Amino acid sequence: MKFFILLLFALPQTAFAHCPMELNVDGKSYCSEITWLDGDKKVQGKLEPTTELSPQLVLMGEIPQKWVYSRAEFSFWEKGDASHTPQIIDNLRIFPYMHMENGHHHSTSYEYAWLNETAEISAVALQEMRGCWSFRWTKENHDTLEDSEFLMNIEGYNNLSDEKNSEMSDFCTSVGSGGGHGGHHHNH
Ligand SMILES: [Cu+2]
Repeated sequence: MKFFILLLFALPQTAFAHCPMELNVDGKSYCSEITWLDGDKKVQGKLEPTTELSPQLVLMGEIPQKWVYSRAEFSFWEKGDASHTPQIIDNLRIFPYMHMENGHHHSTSYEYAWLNETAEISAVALQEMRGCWSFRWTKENHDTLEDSEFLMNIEGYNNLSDEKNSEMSDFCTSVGSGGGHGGHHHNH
């Protein structure tokens, strides 16, 4: 009697080619993926790591010593590249932006750097307001709505309940933080 061993080969990765976020930079299509990292706290004016996973919403009235500054890294690859070979996109900057219920919109302070083929944004105090935080990208040296493109809404705060998070993401949809793009998402 012969026994055959059936080997199950993984389907080629292309079957799973995905593109969590798509951005078109200088006529070229890239995909990007965010990885949230542990946030920082300010101790005597200096940022020090915490074990609290970003994103963290800085609640209204919270004393600054307790604020957790959010941190994340973004990786980029050429759209359709199943191996996700990391790409560094010259002069690309990602920044936090808020669209408010009253129609105002504004940025906030942050730090940004390219590190080992990923872009890291940190020191972002995502303060609770009647509005919705998002990330946008630009190649300009200023952070304005006009000269940037919507990347993603910031959702799923780790210091909020599921219920509160889902209220907030409904709110984001209604505020339409996608700017000129009507808040649509890329779910390809
Ligand atoms: Cu605001």
